[in-house]
Amino acid sequence: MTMKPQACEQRVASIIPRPVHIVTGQGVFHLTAETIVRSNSAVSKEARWLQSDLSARCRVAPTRSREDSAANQRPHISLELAPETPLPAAGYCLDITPTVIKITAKDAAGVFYGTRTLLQLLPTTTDFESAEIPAMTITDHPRFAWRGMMIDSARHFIEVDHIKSFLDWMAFHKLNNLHWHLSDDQGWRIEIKKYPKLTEVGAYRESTPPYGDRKGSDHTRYGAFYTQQQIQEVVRYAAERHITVLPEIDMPGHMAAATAAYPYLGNSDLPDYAPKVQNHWGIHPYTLAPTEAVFEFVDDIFTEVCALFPSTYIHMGGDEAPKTQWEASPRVQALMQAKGLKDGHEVQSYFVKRVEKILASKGRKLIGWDEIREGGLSPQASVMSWRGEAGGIASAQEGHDVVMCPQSHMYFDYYQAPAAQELAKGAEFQAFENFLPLQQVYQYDPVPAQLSPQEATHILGVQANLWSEFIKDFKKMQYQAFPRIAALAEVAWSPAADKDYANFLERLEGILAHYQLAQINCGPIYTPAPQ
Ligand code: TNX
Repeated sequence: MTMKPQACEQRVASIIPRPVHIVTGQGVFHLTAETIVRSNSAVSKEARWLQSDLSARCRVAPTRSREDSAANQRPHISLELAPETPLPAAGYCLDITPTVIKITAKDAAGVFYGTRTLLQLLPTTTDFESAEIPAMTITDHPRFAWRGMMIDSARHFIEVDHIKSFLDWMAFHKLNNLHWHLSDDQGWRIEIKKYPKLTEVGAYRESTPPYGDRKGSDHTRYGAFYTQQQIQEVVRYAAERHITVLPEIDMPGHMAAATAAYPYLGNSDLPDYAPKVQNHWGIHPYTLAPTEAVFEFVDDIFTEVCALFPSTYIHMGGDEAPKTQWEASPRVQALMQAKGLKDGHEVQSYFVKRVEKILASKGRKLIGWDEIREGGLSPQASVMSWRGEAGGIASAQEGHDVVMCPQSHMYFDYYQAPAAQELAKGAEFQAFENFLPLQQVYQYDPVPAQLSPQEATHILGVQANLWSEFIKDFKKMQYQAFPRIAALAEVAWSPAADKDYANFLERLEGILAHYQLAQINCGPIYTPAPQ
């Protein structure tokens, strides 16, 4: 099926995130079974991806050829690494003429992003034999180096195949950081060889709260975990798509599952101390104790975590750690006295600083939720600002690197249409009880106006968080993530000066067709009625 010129133009207008610069050209490139994908060896992987993505979409796959093939005289797609191009890191030039589609970049990531843009220019049918791709030249690069999504495997487990599919869609949107929340009060999900009970005990809870009931219990055992081999598989799959996987082991709070497995890690000198893997949501009191035995455990855990994840950063959580157990524990009180720690906040700060040393000894950098500022931020730490922007602003002003993910704009577990409207569709549409429509995601600017240009250099980028209390399966995960992921992509990648919601919505039409083709269970686009 060939596309009408009008439809071609529509496709040009449908790229998300919006590229920095597009110049339309003359004529069209005919993509057919005869089309060849060629590349130099440095980007042969990217060529392989493009070819396999194209073959999933075209009836007959284009073939791949070596650089020196005589067949290169035919219309072809060429991927080239050109280290001396003036393009910034991860930027690319996609030049489409009637005879050649050429993607050039300084690095392999840039070439990869060029191929992602090209895929968005394809017709949204599966079995076309020939497609007209309009001539144009796109020069593009990301605004931020950190373009992230957090997924939560602790509250509800996410199958490896579903994570892989999610990674594909992150790549489609040019996102490059998967923050993987692997432990929480409701489950420990990563195999740790030295501490087998973490998964034997900590990966299972007695019951799953049914939708609609935050405290409910249906008395069935719920649980699962990732073997180290599965983790490696995910990390490898992500890396091939230029995505870094950032592991999070949340501490010292959100530790009910680990303390249920090994009570000595907690404040076990308290009377009637009996931690359990939790079966309802919210904040629980089971913190790790700041003892030497615990720091030894933390060191061991991160030894195995670092062997699995090559990321520069390791996330230690640090959020919502209640001080109640520390204040009640005679052992922690004695420790505080010995170390001169005045209150629970100083214990939290002491804990974070110890973890930072452990991570530094393994050549890694610490990142944590903005509560790691409590009682004084450790010297080299980076901060994820989720309770609004204040923690991020203060951290950047003090010279710390920051990823912005304020709940006001970046919490994809919230409703995207009014709750009453969603719940009318059925109890399974329940989401976390706040409201975050698409437009609000789109309007976010990760660089707060309060920051000077120098301070703003500490804003590494932006991330959306998809907590899974109310996300029981992959269909619901898609529902919460799409189409807000498209708005996130544009916030993270495109120039702030080009922001235009109406224009974004027009381009989103074309992207929705891609979602539909892949049978993505896309959430609603809610537009508030004019007052
Ligand atoms: C707060 S954001 C949490 C999570 C919850 C989330 C629900 C953060 C660091 N902690 O434990 O899942 O709210 O939106």
